[in-house]
Amino acid sequence: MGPLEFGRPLVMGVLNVTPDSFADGGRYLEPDAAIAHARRLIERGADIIDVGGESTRPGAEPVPVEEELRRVLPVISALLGIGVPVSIDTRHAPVMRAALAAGASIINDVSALTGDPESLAVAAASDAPVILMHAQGDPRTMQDSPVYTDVVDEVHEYLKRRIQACTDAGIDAGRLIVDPGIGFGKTLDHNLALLRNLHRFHDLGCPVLLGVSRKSFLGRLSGGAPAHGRLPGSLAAALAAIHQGVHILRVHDVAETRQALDVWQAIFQGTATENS
Ligand code: HH2
Repeated sequence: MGPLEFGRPLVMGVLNVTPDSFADGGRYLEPDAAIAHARRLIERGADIIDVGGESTRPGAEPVPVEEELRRVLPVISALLGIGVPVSIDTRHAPVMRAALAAGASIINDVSALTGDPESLAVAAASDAPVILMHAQGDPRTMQDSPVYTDVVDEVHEYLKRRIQACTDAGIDAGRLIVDPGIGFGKTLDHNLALLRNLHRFHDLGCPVLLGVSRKSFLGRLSGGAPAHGRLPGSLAAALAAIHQGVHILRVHDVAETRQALDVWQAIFQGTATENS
């Protein structure tokens, strides 16, 4: 795959092939349902499809690698040639390796290649873009009592160190994408501080990706709205991010996000294309 083009903000559509993801668990566990949803996401404007076979929501139990492979591989194979790049959302090197062989062309790792001792080598042996996300702790316990002295400084410093570890392992910095990891070992205040300071991550020299879609902090800001009722909050947070130069948004609601981005772009970048 060639490098991603960032002429406009990109929308990454979420495809969770899991029974238990917080927003869409169980809906796309069967390969046919997953493939049909991927096609829908592309029709609605997704630039990338992110396929995951393990929920990393707070409290989630790890999934055996064999099961993760059984979930994601048929879907990734079926998406070959679908017209947009497919990323593999995993913390496990064998899943990265097999997914890349099956046609995935981007690695998305919520552990920033720390979850498996082999991951750096798998990424180095490929030419895939790599998304490095910050998380404090493990999904099982990460929301118990996350603590930071200065969350923005610490997440920034962590990502800087992970970029260094990647380049030391032979991964070209031009392939790296960073993500502050909203909701991964963060309180509401930590998430809001990061969202106010996304612009500070640009000095890392990599595109910035953000995942806020339907996350629980939005429920806490909206009187306890359930996951499927958090679209308005998701869009508000997405636009705040785009306004600070974030390059990629990871979302469940692709068409709605695309529309919000098109309006934002028409206002701020004068790139209106009329669809009557
Ligand atoms: N969030 C989730 C999963 N993967 N990857 C990146 N880079 N950034 C994120 O913010 C991110 C991510 C969690 O969302 P979801 O996949 O919808 O839920 P679950 O972990 O329950 O499958």
